[in-house]
Amino acid sequence: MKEGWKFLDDVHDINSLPSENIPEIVFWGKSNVGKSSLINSITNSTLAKTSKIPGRTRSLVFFQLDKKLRIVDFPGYGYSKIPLTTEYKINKIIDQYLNNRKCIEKLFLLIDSKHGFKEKDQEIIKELDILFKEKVFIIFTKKDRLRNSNDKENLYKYNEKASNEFNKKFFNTSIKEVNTIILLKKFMMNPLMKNYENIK
Ligand SMILES: Nc1nc2c(ncn2[C@@H]2O[C@H](COP(=O)(O)OP(=O)(O)O)[C@@H](O)[C@H]2O)c(=O)[nH]1
Ligand SMILES: [Mg+2]
Repeated sequence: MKEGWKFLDDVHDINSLPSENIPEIVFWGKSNVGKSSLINSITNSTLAKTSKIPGRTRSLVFFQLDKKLRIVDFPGYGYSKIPLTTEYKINKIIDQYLNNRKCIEKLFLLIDSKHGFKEKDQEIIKELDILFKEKVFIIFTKKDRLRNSNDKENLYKYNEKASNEFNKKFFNTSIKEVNTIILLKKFMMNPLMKNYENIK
C-alpha cells in the first residue's frame, strides 16, 4: 500500500524551517553512506535524491507523512570537494537546527557496515550524545555488501562498539533486505501507533 509521504521543503536558510508542530526524525552520516536510499526504502518512494557522486545534499530536506511525522535528510559530511564557504554555511544551519529545534524526536546516525566508525563519526556521536542522549540511534548501512567472514566479524565489532562504548541502540540494514527495513520502519512508526491507540 502506498503511504502518504510527501516532499515538504528544501531548506537552505535557518529562518525558513517548517513549523515545529510535527515530530522530526533526522538521518545523518557521511556523504554516500546511504541516507537518501534508506529514506526512499522507508517511505516506499523515490522522494529523496540518491547519487553515486557524494556531497550532493547541501540543505536540510524535509519529507512529511500526513500531519504525523517528518523525516529530515541531512547534508552528509566528510566530502572534501565542497568549497569552504559552502561547508561553513551548511555547518551553521546544522548547528542552529540541532541546538534550537524542539520537535526532534530521533536522530539516526548512519555508518557503513563495511567501513565502521571514522573519526568524524565518533566526534558527531559524542556531540549528539550531549544534546540528545537516548534519542540517538546508530544505523549500519549496506550490509548486503559484506562478502566474507572477516567483513561480518568487523560488523559485529562495530555493533559492540555502538552498544558498549557509545551506549546506543543500533540497526543493521540494507535497502536490498526488506526485513531490515521493516524492522526500522516499525521502530520509527511505533510512537505514532501509541498515540493513535490513546486517541481511540
Ligand atoms: N549495495 C547497496 N548499495 C546501497 C545501499 N544503500 C545505498 N547504496 C548505494 O550507495 C550510494 C549512495 O547512496 P545515497 O543514498 O545517495 O547516499 P547519501 O549520500 O548518504 O544520501 C548509491 O549508489 C546507492 O545506490 C545498500 O543498502 N546496499
Ligand atoms: Mg543523500
